[in-house]
Amino acid sequence: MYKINGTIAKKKKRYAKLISKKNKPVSNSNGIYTRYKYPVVTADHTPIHWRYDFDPKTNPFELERIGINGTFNAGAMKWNGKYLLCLRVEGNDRKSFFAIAESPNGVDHFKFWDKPCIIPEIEGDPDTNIYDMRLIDHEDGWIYGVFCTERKDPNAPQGDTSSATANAGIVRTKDLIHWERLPDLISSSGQQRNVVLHPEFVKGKYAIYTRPQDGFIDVGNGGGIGLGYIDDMANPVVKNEKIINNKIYHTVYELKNGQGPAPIKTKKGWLHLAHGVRNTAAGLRYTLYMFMTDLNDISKVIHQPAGHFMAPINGERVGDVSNVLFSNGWIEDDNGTVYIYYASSDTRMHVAVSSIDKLLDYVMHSPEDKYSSANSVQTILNLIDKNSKQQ
Ligand code: M1P
Repeated sequence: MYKINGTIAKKKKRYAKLISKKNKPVSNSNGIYTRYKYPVVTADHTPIHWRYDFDPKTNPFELERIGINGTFNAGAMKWNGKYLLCLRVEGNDRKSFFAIAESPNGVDHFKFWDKPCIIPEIEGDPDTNIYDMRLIDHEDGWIYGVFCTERKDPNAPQGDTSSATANAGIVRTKDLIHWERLPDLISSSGQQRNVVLHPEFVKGKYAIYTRPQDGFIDVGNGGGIGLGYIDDMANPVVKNEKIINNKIYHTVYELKNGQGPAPIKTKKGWLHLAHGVRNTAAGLRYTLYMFMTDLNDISKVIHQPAGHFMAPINGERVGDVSNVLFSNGWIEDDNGTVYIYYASSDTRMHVAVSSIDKLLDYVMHSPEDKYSSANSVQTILNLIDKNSKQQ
């Protein structure tokens, strides 16, 4: 006879404690945003009934049957008064899928819905891996989910078992439960990742942020955040795609960059959160940066502070892909609070809290990059000089 050791009962207890744990703001803030002490969603937050077979006949040792490796890169939206994250959940089998977790307050008590999202596949061309969904509440009345779909590269030479292709998959829903799959993005500029729909029509068309790339990892001659237009989401052909925010030598977005969540509309302009990537001796470093585009011409960047807005710190630096912060979801609340959801090192989700007023002040009044050490010193000297007149 096998001895039942109560592992599952203990797991359930620990899980209940975890999801009811209160989060705390971290006191050491730069004034622009406040980080929170605990990650908001981790692999341990995934429900026990997704991982354990509760039947003693088929699971006499109470073993975990399906392991979850990470929960990260979540789209976000407020829905029926709840703060929702549509997480990239990655199993031990390396496959990612989407699942929604909700919180009553945006900073803690995130609990997964009973089942992961069921994303329909395209007949004859199934996805191998899907990840990084942006949720966009579009003015056409649909909620769109735009995500990366990855498939084995059909042109990979024999024996090459890792070359892949990336494109944007598109789904839409009215209830976040039933998802309608639309055709994948049709763009003439190679592979695509970090594709995000603009929430409003522009001159009657759908506007879409893109990130063309020559290969699966390398953007090559492509790269930069692009903007293009689509007539009909049921036939998503991107037209007039042009780069609006380029990668630039010796910046935090030297190697590549990508739009984060859909931009937030403010009285002064559209606030954008993006990630920038540079190479280091320790590998790629992903940080978050911000910029603002013009209300009347969304292709025009009107403000962009120098450097990163957020970079990995402390435990955030370490994970499956270390030295990475990535964000594809934020929520603007009715009172102007902004919940910025970011993942650290492709492993777990965190929140940082700011406000529209603070983000506008940051984006509009922080110095811009002037592309040399001497110019950076001059920017500091200007501030010292200004401050000396305050005393
Ligand atoms: O591993 C870091 C990130 O790498 C990719 O982002 P990008 O296409 O900008 O390089 C994505 O796979 C993303 O999911 C991942 O977090």
